[in-house]
Order: sequence, then structure tokens, then C-alpha cells
Amino acid sequence: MNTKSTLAKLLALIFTMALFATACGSDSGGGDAVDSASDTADAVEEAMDEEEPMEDEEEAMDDEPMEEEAMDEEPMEEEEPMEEEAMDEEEEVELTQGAGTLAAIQSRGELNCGVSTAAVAFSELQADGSRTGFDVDFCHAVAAAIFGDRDAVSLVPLTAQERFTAVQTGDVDVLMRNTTWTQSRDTDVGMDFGPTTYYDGQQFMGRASDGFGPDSGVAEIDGAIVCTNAGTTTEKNVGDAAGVLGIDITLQGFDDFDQVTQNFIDGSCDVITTDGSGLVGRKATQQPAGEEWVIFPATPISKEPLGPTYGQNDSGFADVVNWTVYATIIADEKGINSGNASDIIGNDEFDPEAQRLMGGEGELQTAMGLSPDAFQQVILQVGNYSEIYEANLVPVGLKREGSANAGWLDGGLIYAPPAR
Ligand SMILES: N[C@@H](CCC(=O)N[C@@H](CS)C(=O)NCC(=O)O)C(=O)O
Repeated sequence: MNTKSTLAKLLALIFTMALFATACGSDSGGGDAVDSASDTADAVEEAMDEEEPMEDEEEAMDDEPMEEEAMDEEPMEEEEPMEEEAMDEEEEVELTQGAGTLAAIQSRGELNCGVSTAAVAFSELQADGSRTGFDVDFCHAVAAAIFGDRDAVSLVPLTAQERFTAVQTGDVDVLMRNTTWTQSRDTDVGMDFGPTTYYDGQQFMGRASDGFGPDSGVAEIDGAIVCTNAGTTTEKNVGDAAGVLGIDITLQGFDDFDQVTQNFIDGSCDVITTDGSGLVGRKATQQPAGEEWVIFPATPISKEPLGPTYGQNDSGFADVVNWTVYATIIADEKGINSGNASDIIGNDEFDPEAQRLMGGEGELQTAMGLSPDAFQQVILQVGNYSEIYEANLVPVGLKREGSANAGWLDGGLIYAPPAR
């Protein structure tokens, strides 16, 4: 090949790229070709750098340009620095994750379980200082599986922003905190997720007196002050939705949902938004007399699969949490409940799977480092999935029938792999 003509072709290519770069409209007007050419070369180099695989985990955590870019695109005005706050959920912390969580819990003598500070029906502080709720019951269930004692648990209330750091630093062993399983949390943030205990989706709540109805669409929040708690999928989803619809909203973020609801009651927020279950709970318990709060749109704007979350790469502890949840679901399918769980072993009205799950012949709980009767204690002391659901969620109006939270035999998504 002729070296001169190759060189000429290369020069021509660089010149063409330079012209193209200039034509693509930088503010510099008719900037000179040489500068533009070197800009182009820099850009190519940068692009190539971006494609290089990341060298180590630390670098991967430092390097979060996509989030920032995505957030810059959000068309909302925000009065509080939610963007920064939202990113806190991925801040660098000293990681204490890995194997050994179960042994550490057993030698400590209690499970540390992260819950919401205040999520109606999921984690509520009662006047006597106790805490109740659907998520709280799953904390008790894991404690019952590990210790045979539902009360061998310390419930740690956490805001949305605090929750992942609390797991990563080992302050809590597991989170049962209205937490949505997402790709970034599973990968970037470094959590692992257990089985979904409640299938949710994001909705909005406004006042009927402001013209909102159950058939309202998201476009109707144009111009509204929309409030939620920071560090959530909620704030990201609403930004996406507003962008897609081309509407302008003012998004305000608060630490927890008590504050969000109080500001809605006070009239500082026109509309509030979170997982539908949270809105149903707030409407059931806090709607002032003479006012009508409306939840919309009928089909949520997102999928929010909520369930247990724990530090990554500890499969032994993950098994314990996951199979505790599955045990509540399988027990439900087999008609085992808190009233009869101690009468299953040796009772031929119940099949071998039910017997194994309760600690009978062929049981698999010891293989997980638990007592044979670990799941019998879960069902006796806490209940099966339906009992947990009915005790906590039905009273605020969250029905299972016809929802994704019905059992798989009833057309829902609540399903467990077989205990064998
Ligand atoms: N599922 C969403 C939202 C979670 C969330 O924070 N939900 C609110 C409303 S139900 C909540 O739990 N608040 C309780 C609190 O503020 O402690 C997520 O994982 O980001």
C-alpha cells in the first residue's frame, strides 16, 4: 500500500471530522479547523476510555456519571436538594458484606431487622412502644426461624435514604422496608433481594375538591406541587413520567412519609405520591373528615415489587430469609396455620412436603443451619402468608382477591418453589 496516499486519506478524514464537528454547531461559531480536529480526537479518546472495562470495585462505585446525566435531564423544579439526597443511597461505605451473617446473628443472639419509620400497615409504632405491620411480621418470622423466638429481633426504623447504608455497614442484617427490587439496587448499590412479599405500584393522591378523581391521569398533575420521600424509586419514576408527558411539576422531598402526609394535610403539597399501598394506608387513617382524597391513576405508573433485601454474596443467609418467606407461602397453600402448625408431623391428612416443612422426616431446615422445627415456629408464632396479610393489610383496605398478591392458584403472583 502507498504510504503517502494512506497518510493523505488520514489527513482528509481528520479534516472532514473537524468540519463536521464545527458544522454540528458549537457556540464557538466558525472555530478553526485545527482546534476542532483536536477536540474531535479528544472526544474519540474519551469515548474509547468509557468503553474500557472497570478495573476494580472501588472505581466502579466512584464512577457514576450516568445517574448524574439522567438526573440532569429531569425537567422538574426542586425546592430541596433531592438529587443529592437520592444519590446518598449509593454513597461509598465500608462494606461488611459476605458470608457469615447467620453465624454472626446466632452469636449475637438477635436479628437486626430494618423497617420503615412509619408506613401504615407495614411498620407502625404503637402507643405502647411496640411496632406492628406486614414488614415487621416478616422480621419476626426470620427471628422465629433462626432462634425459635419471634421476639429475638431488634427492629431498626430507617428512612429510605438510610436503609442501604445500614445494610452495607452491617447495622442491620436484613431490610423489610417497603423496598422495591430494582436493577441498580441489585447491581450498583450492592444489595441482594429475596422473594417479593407484596406486589405494588406507584400512584398519586390528590383532593377531589381540586378536581382529581379515580380516573384522573398523570397529565392532570401539571403545575402541581408534588411531594414524596427522598431516596426512593418514587422520586425517580415521577421525574421520568413528567418528562415523558412534557408536564411541569414542583417535586418536594421529605425524609419520611409522615412529613409528606402532614404537608399534604396542611395544604403545602397539592399531590403526594408513593407505592399505592402507602397511599391506601394514609387515606384510611389520616383523611380529614369532610375531605375526599383520591388515588389515581387506576393503573400504577411503575412496578414496585417489595420484599426482603440484604447484603450481597451471603448465600447461606439469603437462603434463610428466602425460605422463611417461602415457608409462609407453602404453609398457606397446604392449609397449615398458626392454629395447627404443631399438629402436622405424623398427621397423614398432610402430605410429605407439609411434614418436611414442619420438621418431619426428610426435613431440610438443618441443611440451612436451622433447627428442624424452624418453620413450624415461624407459622406457630407469626402465621402463614394469608394470616400475616389479613392481620395487617386487610384492615386498611388492601384486598388480595383479584390482585397480584393473590396466591398463584387464585390467579395471583404469590408462589413458592417446592420444599423438597
Ligand atoms: N418502594 C419505594 C418507596 C419506599 C418508601 O419509602 N415508601 C414510603 C411510603 S409507603 C415509606 O415506606 N415510608 C415510610 C417512611 O418514611 O419511613 C422504594 O423502595 O424506594
